[in-house]
Amino acid sequence: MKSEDYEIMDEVEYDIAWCPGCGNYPIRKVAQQVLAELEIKPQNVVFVSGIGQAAKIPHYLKVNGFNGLHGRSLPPAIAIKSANPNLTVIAESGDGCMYGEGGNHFLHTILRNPDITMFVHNNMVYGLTKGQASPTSREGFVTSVQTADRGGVTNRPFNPLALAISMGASFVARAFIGDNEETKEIMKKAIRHKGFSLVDIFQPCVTYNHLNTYQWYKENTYYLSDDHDTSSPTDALAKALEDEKYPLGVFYLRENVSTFEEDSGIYEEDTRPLFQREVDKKKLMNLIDSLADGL
Ligand SMILES: Cc1ncc(C[n+]2csc(CCOP(=O)(O)OP(=O)(O)O)c2C)c(N)n1
Ligand code: SF4
Ligand SMILES: [Mg+2]
Repeated sequence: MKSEDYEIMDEVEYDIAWCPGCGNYPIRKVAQQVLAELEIKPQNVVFVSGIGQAAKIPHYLKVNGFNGLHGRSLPPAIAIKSANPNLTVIAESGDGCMYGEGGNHFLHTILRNPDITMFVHNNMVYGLTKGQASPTSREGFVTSVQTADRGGVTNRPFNPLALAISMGASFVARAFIGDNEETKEIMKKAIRHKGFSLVDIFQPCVTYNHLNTYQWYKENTYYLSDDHDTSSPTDALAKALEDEKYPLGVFYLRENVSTFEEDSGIYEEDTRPLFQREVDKKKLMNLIDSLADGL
């Protein structure tokens, strides 16, 4: 497979609606390379997103896509994987969408451990709605809402990695899209991992975030060393809590953890994907009636 196999822009009548220089472009490019190198055919991958600049990505790739409600990419991603486990399912959206409006889904997806991947374009701002603070905005970040006279953002930023590690997520990583090669390797590991994988990707928003620029990310990140112990939750958490400089790489990894699809028992007796099975309408009606009785 090659990157061009996932290129759709020469076949559609719309343009990419991202600003020139936006970090979303290299994320799109690297995602195409990752799929090509992992030999995942376009028809076997689904990108599921919510709303935002990052969430436009299913429109810009030649893959299956589902673009749903703001903050709601994870539930349909889990449903798609459950109905057809042969698909590679990638939930991909922005920091606001995944950690703000979608925060509750994030928590429960970690606990369920479905075999899906979550790529978060973390630009530390609400890009689409013109630059308000997001859950990951840094203290002091000034916006049209979090104004300079009140000191900009006053609360501490949400730490997705620390949260995911403390809740036992099975794969937790951070990348910076200023480094395409390393980001590609991290994304590949995440997709190969069996279970829920989080990759928080530092992505500059060149229009609305003049604090966390390409230069800022370069100066404020470093890679975890080769001897970082990814099996140790305490080591991983200590690294995730660092905020002098932000570590990049795979922080935490738990292998051989059962997945949501396995735990649900859907495939214990019948290995056919759910979408190929007949719906037992009588059973369904009984279920609906029993639920209605409980209301
Ligand atoms: C329930 C709901 N709340 C708010 C909005 C308005 N809204 C749309 S996109 C967005 C923020 C997007 O920010 P982020 O997820 O970080 O994506 P980015 O544009 O930065 O890539 C907001 C607040 C909405 N569409 N739906
Ligand atoms: S507003 Fe920011 S995140 Fe949105 S396209 Fe422009 S640079 Fe990218
Ligand atoms: Mg954002």
